[in-house]
Amino acid sequence: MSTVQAVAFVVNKKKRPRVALPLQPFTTRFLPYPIPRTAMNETIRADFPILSRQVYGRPLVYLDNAATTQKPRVVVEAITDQYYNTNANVHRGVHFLSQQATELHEAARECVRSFIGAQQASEIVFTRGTTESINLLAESAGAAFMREGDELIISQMEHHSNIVPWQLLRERRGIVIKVCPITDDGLLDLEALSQLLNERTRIVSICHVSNVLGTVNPIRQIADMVHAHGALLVVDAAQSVPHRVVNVQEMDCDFLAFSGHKAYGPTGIGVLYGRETLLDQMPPYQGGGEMIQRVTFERTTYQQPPYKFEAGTPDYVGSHALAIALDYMQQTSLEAIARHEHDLTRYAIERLSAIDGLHIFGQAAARDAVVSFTIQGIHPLDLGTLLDRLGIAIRTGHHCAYPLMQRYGVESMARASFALYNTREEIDALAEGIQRVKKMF
Ligand code: C6P
Repeated sequence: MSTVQAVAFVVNKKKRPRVALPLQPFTTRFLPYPIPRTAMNETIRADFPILSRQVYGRPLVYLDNAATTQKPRVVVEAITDQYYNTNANVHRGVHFLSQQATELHEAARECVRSFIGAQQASEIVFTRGTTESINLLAESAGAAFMREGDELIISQMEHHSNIVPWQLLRERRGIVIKVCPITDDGLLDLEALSQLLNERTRIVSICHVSNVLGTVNPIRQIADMVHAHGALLVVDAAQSVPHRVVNVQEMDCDFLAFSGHKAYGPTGIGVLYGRETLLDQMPPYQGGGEMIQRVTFERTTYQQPPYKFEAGTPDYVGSHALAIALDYMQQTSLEAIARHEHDLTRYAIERLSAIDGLHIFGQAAARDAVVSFTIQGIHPLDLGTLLDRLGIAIRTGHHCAYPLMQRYGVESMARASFALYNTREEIDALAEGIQRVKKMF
């Protein structure tokens, strides 16, 4: 049992046995009590109370997981528990509660470090989510590593969060943004990427998994190409961390961003990983409390990373709940989650592609739990609205990826996206629901 577990026991679980602390260095074993799991099974759905609710008198079929996942009971309870028992501002108090809240917050950082295989906990910056992580980078890495005329490469399959912050940097600094095209099948065109890379390239920022196509980009291969040109690689891992093992050292990326709420954690908390040597060179993103060493009216000196980038009171309840969520995933087994979701994705593609007039976007062999499609003669918005009446939640629209919509010549798409608790029966419900909607048209 880790110190964090021990803290959780002692502080929060009066009913549970008290244990002495500290016992050993922080580990990812973070839950106040173990949840035995061997494989994906029915009991998993019972961990998610919302899944048993009804929508318009029908059982909820929640297939909008790429937008946000539902939360297991342990995560919701961890939030309540902390407000009931361990609430105090972190890093600021000598008093008991503040010390314990700080310990949980820093243990959460260690949990994230271990989850993504970073070398040091100081390489983990807590943010509000992927969007803020990339904005932080554009502001701070932009200031440290980019000058007018320097080049940055993104791809045609990026989410707006990995486009607009760099455009804002372009307005501030006069950098040049180049866009790597994708193939019709939805693969990153690596040949084109190698041609775009040159001695002016400073940063390449690419998603690990596309939120529209499900394509899994070969990050290690891209890292080798990018580093051969002396540039830095940023990975938007919003859609990969919830679904597969992500190891920043194996990927050899320089920065990586993800959001807690897509990985069974709460909203409002996210992560920016950065190599220590790079974070050291970067200026603060925001100014305020806790990011400083000393302040006078003449001059302010800053803390070391990660605190330099965490101005103000952090979301310490969110960080703790995120750690619980990540631990939940680990205890379930990331490999089992990936296997289960790949099975669902294959099955969904099989069922949906049998529907007349339905076109699926993205044919990558390596793809994750997202299937986007259009149906001839039915607007995605109408489809989504009618499916909703059947209790089936999918996403429709541009998926915050306007340039990708343009690439495929559509205004919007429908998208079903899966999580560890989804079932083949839910995909059957989706396919049957689509057939019903088709009959109405
Ligand atoms: N995509 C979707 O339905 P935030 O909002 O900061 O948690 O995540 C932004 C983000 C960044 N990159 C990728 C690849 C994403 O998919 C997202 C969020 C959601 O596809 C909401 S638009």
